[in-house]
Amino acid sequence: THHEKMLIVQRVGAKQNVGLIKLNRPKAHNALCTPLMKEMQTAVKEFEEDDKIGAIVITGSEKIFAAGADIKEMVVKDFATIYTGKDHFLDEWKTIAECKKPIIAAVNGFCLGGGCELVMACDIIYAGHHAQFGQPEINIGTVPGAGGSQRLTHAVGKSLAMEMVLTGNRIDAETALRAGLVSKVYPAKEVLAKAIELGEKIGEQSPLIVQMCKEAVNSAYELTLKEGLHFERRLFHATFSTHDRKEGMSAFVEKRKPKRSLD
Ligand code: CO8
Repeated sequence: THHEKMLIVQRVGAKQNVGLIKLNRPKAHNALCTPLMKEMQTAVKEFEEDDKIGAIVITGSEKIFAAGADIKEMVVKDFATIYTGKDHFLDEWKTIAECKKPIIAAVNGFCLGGGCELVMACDIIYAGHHAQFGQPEINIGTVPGAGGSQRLTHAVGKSLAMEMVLTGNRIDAETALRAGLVSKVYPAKEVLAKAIELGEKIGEQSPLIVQMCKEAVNSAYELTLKEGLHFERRLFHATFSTHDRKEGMSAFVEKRKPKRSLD
């Protein structure tokens, strides 16, 4: 195929240890068509398998993150095809949620539908002042299909999630911050740099322990409190079998910096 590349994929940060994925389909407001999501899947997997990469940052442009799934691609689909999974529609989406390394989303402008669902499958969301989040699927006769009704409700609570999903009303960055959907808000020009800085900071940590932390926090969404506490305790125990735990604690006691390595 001869389609243009829809992503810009780079290594960034002083130590080149952050994988950057930039959505680059400006003519369609970065609509997340299948070729774009296939590129995304490849990029995420490559960074995930690369020992030099400590974290991944996904961003759009300074004007727009993404206007959702590609409506022009979906308009012709029928129930039987997508229900049976014959055309593998949406198969690429799980790569992001299943990635073992932390993924930070840096969001400017519209972040709608599948765009909002994509960033909610990431681990941390930073927003620019003019970011707008929404699940407008109802306006085109459908419902969120990539986690919007579930992850949004977990993040912002039932009342705001219902309001957004039932009306398509968007929320701005400040509201998203107050509701807990994003963790920081910055001027549009700074949000990507801040996200990369955060990625670099995570990249300084033990990759093994980072993966355990991510797994532990994510289990809070899947398990009962009792099971979650049990799982966390077991992970804690497991760190005692690692070099990085021993080195981390020894370095503290000896008042020096830890030398980290993969176990
Ligand atoms: N899909 C395809 N093309 C799009 C999309 C989209 N989601 N959004 C915008 N475009 C295209 C427009 O068709 C237009 O193309 P053209 O120039 O060829 O006519 C171009 O991008 C510019 O768009 P507008 O002229 O509309 O730009 P405006 O600045 O006037 O408006 C908006 C910007 C408000 C973002 C507007 O474009 C809009 O409302 N877009 C649709 C938003 C939407 O409904 N998103 C939800 C989509 S459904 C979804 O995401 C379900 C997810 C299901 C699971 C995931 C599946 C993969």
